[in-house]
Amino acid sequence: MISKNIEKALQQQIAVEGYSSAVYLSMASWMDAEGFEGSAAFFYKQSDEERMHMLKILHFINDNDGHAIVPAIEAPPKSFKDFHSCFKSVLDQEQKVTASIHELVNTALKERDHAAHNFLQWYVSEQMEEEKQVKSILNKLKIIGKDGSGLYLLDRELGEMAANAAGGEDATA
Ligand code: OFO
Repeated sequence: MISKNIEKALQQQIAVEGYSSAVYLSMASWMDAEGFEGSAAFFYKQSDEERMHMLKILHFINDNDGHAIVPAIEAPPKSFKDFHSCFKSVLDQEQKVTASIHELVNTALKERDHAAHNFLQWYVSEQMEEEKQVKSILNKLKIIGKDGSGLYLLDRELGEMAANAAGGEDATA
């Protein structure tokens, strides 16, 4: 059983994860339209992952005698200035999500809700991983600058990352 305060806070996080999923889906579509096939695959995968994060919270609420409500999701940006600025927005988005996960952990501690606190630790680790990943991509972009062939290679690498992640998931399915 979770407290009403935790349920309310988790409910808000459902919308945050849903928005992340929508933003990455929009980035995937934009990359696709721009011809960056590898990056499009990367973002389609990220969008699926964010949907999974949203669902995990929804199930946690329902499994603990709450009732998760599917929220309205704000429309994401339709297009992005360029490849670089798209990835800069990813870091901004992830840092916002990290801040809201940390707020949730604080609420769980205040409410002395150990089950919710334990559940949220997965999200704390996931955010560290995601921030690390996007910072590494941004570092590569700094080296690449405006070089087209560098961008081509990075796009290919991002496509391979998405394919490997999908392969890993199949193996455990
Ligand atoms: Fe939901 O993992 Fe980042 O945003």
